[in-house]
Amino acid sequence: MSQAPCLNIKRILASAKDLMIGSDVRYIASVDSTNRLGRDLPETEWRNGTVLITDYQSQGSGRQGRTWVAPMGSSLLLSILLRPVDEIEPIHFVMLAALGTANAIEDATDLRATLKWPNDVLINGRKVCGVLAESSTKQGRRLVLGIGININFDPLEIDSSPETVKISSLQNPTTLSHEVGHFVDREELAIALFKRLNLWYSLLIEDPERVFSAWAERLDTVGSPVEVSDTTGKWEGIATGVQQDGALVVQDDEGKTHVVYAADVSLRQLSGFARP
Ligand code: BT5
Repeated sequence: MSQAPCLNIKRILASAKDLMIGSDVRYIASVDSTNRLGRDLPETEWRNGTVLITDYQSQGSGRQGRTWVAPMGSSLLLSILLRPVDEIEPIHFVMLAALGTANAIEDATDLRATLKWPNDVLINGRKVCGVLAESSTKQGRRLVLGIGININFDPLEIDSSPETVKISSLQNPTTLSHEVGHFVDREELAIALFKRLNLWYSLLIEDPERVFSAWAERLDTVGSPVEVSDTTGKWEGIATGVQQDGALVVQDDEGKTHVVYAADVSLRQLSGFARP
């Protein structure tokens, strides 16, 4: 795929100027990680709703020390700086980001997005977006909400960039252009994303339970046979529900119920999913 142009931030700002999330967008052409940048931002520069966005990350982060990889200029890679109020848990922001991304994908394309516990957005069962919320109280309450959305690259194509080599070895990544069969306008998706995130943010402040219910309803994971990978190892069961605090409830093959907070969960019917 030929080199994509860099993000047109002016175009995004023109449509997002009145939004809490989206009116202050700071573009960095290349950075190690937008979440790291957000975490280290001095207090004087921290504003609720600021978005740090880039065209390239050399060390994009995932959960538990994992990495997020994306070819230059191919994706939306951003972190939103937030000051959460006491009664809202970081997991609620993960729900907000996943819901906003799923809505934005559906606004900008004909695709149907689903959610996978705890932090993924899927298209046709494959991961198109990951969310990473990192909170701290060191310099006042801060939450950095990172979102990575795969847009214009072929997840199976390997070119000269090391990112394409890594992505092609992953289990089930996908991109919006791969799913729709044509180039997808990144700015249009960013504008849709900011609009949707603001709606969910207002709802979250008013009534976190409604955000939880919307998230729980969209989860592919609930009702599915799953393989759980946690500190005890790998085991199988059926995901029977989610709790308000974001935990996944899984009944193992012996009928015992587990409440899972930190783990990787894969949907068992998708294992062995063949690539075209
Ligand atoms: C995530 O972690 O999915 C959270 C990813 C958050 C990335 C954004 S980008 C902007 C912001 N700044 C950052 O530094 N990070 C955030 P996790 O659930 O741990 O998944 C990570 C795993 O997803 C990796 O170990 C790979 O297996 C897989 N992965 C990496 N890159 C991928 C991609 N582009 N598409 C699909 N899967 C990917």
